Amino acid sequence: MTELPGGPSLPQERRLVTSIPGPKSQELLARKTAAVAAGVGTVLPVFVTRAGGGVVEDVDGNSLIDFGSGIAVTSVGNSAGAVVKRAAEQLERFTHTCFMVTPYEGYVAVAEQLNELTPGDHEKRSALFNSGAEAVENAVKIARAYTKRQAVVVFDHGYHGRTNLTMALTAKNMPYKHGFGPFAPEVYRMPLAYPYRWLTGPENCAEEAAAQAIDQITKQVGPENVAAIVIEPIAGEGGFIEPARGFLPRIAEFAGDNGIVFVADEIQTGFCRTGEWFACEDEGVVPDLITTAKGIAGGLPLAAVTGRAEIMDAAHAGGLGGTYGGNPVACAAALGAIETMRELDLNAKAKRIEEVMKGRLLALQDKFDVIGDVRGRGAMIAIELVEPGTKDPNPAAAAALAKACHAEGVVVLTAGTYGNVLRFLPPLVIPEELLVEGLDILENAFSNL
Ligand code: PLZ
Repeated sequence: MTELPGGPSLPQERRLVTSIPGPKSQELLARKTAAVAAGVGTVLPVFVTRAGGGVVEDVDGNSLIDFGSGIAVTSVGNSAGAVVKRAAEQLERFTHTCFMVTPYEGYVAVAEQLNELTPGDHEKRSALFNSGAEAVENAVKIARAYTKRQAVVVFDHGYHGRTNLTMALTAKNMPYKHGFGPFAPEVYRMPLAYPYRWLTGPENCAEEAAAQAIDQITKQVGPENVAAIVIEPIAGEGGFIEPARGFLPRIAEFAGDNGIVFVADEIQTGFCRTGEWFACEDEGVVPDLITTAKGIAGGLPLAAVTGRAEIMDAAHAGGLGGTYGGNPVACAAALGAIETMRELDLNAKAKRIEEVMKGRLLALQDKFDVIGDVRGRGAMIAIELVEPGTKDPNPAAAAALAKACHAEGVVVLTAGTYGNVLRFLPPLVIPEELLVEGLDILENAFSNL
């Protein structure tokens, strides 16, 4: 059993003492059904009492291997030492003043860290918010204020949130948008360079997709009407689709040539998740604005927009804000999370996770022809499941594999436009033994499929 540096002293082991979910979780699930709105779903109804390192412990005393990190949030682990220490100190001093009323240093310190860590050495500014969706909404507001244009370009398979504007930006109808319209206007969706599913094959995917997107923007919208192009460097909810190399730089270049604000939505990919501070660094892309959330604060709600000073400063004084944006406890947690990322070199850990996972998953792909594609970077790895011998999406296999992993005490998530992707987002501090054990269980699940 490994004790984690700084983390809670939670045994780092998989331990099943009941079936999953156990009786206490089932009782709580009944209470949830009676008390919580049906629209709020739950992937795996084990009710959590403690979590840390690479495990989640439930009310029945089970300890599950965590391959989800609460959807790419607890990259530094749950209740990471530095996060708890700084947040607890802040809790004792004050919990809220509203930064727009009487400010505090923590907010400024987080903005300074963001300005330093995000790509590009130009002058930057940041603004803090509560959720990823709120950050994306504000990036669009800022881009519109700066360009005095209205249109927003997004991509197939993209996910940007559940608020009205971000539902419009999100590609997938079910479950995110269905029945919830009408959606915000002036949103245009373009093809994404999805190598595995590009009709003419992966070789020319980047060039062809970029040419199509640029042609459509030019013909259907008019570049002079476009305020922002918003794109995830790796499409997260869409199924960990890495756009074919060359696509992102080409789109960024087109944005630059046409006075369009290029916004990288790094809410899922940011903060060491892909083995770099930000995923767009992989191809040397320097976004004008970058949205962050999730991994930034070790589990406390915090989000940000960071970018070129002249763009960020274009919104009039008082034009940006919100009661809780940059809450002092969340800011303290973020400073603790960033400190942990630096101290434990979590980029290196993410790269090691990729090495271990891809090695195993590529070997599984040779054995099981239901695995169509293995992809992703760092600790953001996925497999796309297909009907053997075809590329037809196989969501039933993804669901069955997830169910089998859950029953054996491994928290995995599905994703993908077609629901046929199994994705792995372990905490970057997960002990390697647990990573390997989780993969053993996955392999068994394939054998029993
Ligand atoms: N942009 C790239 O991944 C959140 C969604 C979970 P919020 N992804 C997880 C769900 O089903 O609601 C996300 C993202 C990217 C924006 C968001 C939105 O971030 O903090 O959930 O608002």
